[in-house]
Amino acid sequence: MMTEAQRYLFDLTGYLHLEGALGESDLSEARAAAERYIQTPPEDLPLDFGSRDGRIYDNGFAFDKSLERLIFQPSYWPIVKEFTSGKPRFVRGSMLVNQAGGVVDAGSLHCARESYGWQSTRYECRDGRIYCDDFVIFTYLTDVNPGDGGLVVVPGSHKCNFDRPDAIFNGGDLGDDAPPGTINVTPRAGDAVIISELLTHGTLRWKPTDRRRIVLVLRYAPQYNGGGPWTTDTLKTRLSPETNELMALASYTEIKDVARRDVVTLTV
Ligand SMILES: O=C(O)CCC(=O)C(=O)O
Repeated sequence: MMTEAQRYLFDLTGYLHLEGALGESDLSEARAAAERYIQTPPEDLPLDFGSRDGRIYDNGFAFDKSLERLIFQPSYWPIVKEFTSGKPRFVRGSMLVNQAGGVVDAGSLHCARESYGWQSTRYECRDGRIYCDDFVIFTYLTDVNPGDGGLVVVPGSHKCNFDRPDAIFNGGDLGDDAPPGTINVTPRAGDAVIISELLTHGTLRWKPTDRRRIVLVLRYAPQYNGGGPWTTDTLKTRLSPETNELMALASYTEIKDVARRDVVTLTV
């Protein structure tokens, strides 16, 4: 179950900053694996892995078991189950890297409603529970300090009923500072930030020249949504049965075995 405070805050703002979502050993193993992925020369990477722009690392969650485990992290697994009414699907995942002194472009404000239309995505509350059919968990493997840059959100915009006027938030173009009315979220390594894709969000330029920002980007939906399949046969063979089950499309009525469990441990 989500806590009352988590439910209240997510409903109010459209995002949730979970401090200390990962334990110390989970964090250090995941961080080491992420560094290995980044350091591996492209020609030595297995099929399904690589980065076209040095920013998005394909299938980051699948590079190592310490990363794959984070799909089921106990601190946010109850939230994944609540948002999908007990019918979760892990859709796909990548690893987002802002290189130190490297690719520093900011990412403009966007959300599913603005990109795909209001019909595309639902956010509703029924029977004291939240339903959200397209959401992302950003799991932070490195620190973000105030002033560094990174994620910007427009709190409450997941429930917005009007188009965003060009006259506000600098027309959505983000540079070095969060425009008034937006919030720059600055998580520590081991924190997670959960957002509805209906939340208007973007990225400030990454300023540090001596530190990377490394974030696992985990995308979830109810099991009958999310398109795909996004896995290839080679990727499937790398993944544990629990992950393959969670990634599978399923009917409105089926209850997946993994979804019955409070704690999911990868068996291989
Ligand atoms: O850079 C970030 O933290 C946000 C990335 C983003 O906007 C996205 O994945 O849609």
